[in-house]
Amino acid sequence: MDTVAHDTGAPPGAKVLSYRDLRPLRADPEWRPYDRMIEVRLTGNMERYIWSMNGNEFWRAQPIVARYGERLRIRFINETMMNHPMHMHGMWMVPDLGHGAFNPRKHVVNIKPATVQEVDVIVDAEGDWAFHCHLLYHMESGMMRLFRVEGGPSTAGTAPTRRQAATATATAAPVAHNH
Ligand SMILES: [Cu+2]
Repeated sequence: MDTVAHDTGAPPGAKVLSYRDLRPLRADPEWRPYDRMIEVRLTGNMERYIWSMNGNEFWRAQPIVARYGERLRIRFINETMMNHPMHMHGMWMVPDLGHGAFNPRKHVVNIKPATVQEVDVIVDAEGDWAFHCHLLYHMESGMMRLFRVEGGPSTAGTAPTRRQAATATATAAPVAHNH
């Protein structure tokens, strides 16, 4: 039995829900295997009341950079004795519960103490997003990252460059005067 997905803390034999019971009615049409994986250790010092990711608080850390269109797997390793409900702004997270296309999409995935949980991010929104523990007093003490998505439509060539935009304006102007 997978202790991560099944360990609800309930006594043996008790019927309680776990993430593994969450299943969409239909297969996720966008499901596919992940492209690459990063590790995010959930870290902290309970005595000093500091919470962090990979040992660094938000203001001492570099952004996590993802590429638009990729499927990024985050391997959460909770090294602390607390729950950390991790929240990604702007994009879906898909915890890997072993159901493939029937893994659920979530905005918050709780990572239980001293467990490992792999979660795929559907990277489909460019720009800078907040990524943090949703216990806000954990976030405020440092358990947060800037999650930066690069290479999206505004930079991938589908949007006009400044020069192309200027040319388009120049050629469009006479047309606009014709009616
Ligand atoms: Cu937390």
